[in-house]
Amino acid sequence: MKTVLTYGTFDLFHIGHLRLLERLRGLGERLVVGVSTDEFNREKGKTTVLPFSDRIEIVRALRCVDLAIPETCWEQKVADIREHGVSVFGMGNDWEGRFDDLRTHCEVIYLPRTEGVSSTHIRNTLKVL
Ligand code: C2G
Repeated sequence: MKTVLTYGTFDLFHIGHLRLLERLRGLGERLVVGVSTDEFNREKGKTTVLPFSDRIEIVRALRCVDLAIPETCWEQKVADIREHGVSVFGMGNDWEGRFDDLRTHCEVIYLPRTEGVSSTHIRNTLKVL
């Protein structure tokens, strides 16, 4: 069974996240998604509106997602690739090149981001309402 793997924060889940996950799911028979914990987001320097428990529950509920796991550090990707028998690792192309070192373990692809939408933009828009 061809398994695809990706990671993300998925705060204020939006159409850009959904389109990426659905495209990645279409590349195989199973999609595993690592959702960044609140602690890891602090390490990434990323603030979020929704707590990890909400963000992973939302991702877990998606029809295109077969398994959602916590992402607790940068270094877990190789172990996850091995544990889940991953054939393809995919991210949006704002990460272009960042994970090419994983090519020794599986195919690595970067898909075009959905322009005009981001969690930051949503958060800033809400602030002015
Ligand atoms: N994305 C997208 N289009 C957008 C916004 C995001 O395709 N308009 C993609 C990103 O490229 C990423 C995924 O959706 O592949 C999740 O985005 P974030 O939640 O912002 O994830 P990030 O904080 O970049 O965390 O180890 C990897 C990191 O955990 C990725």
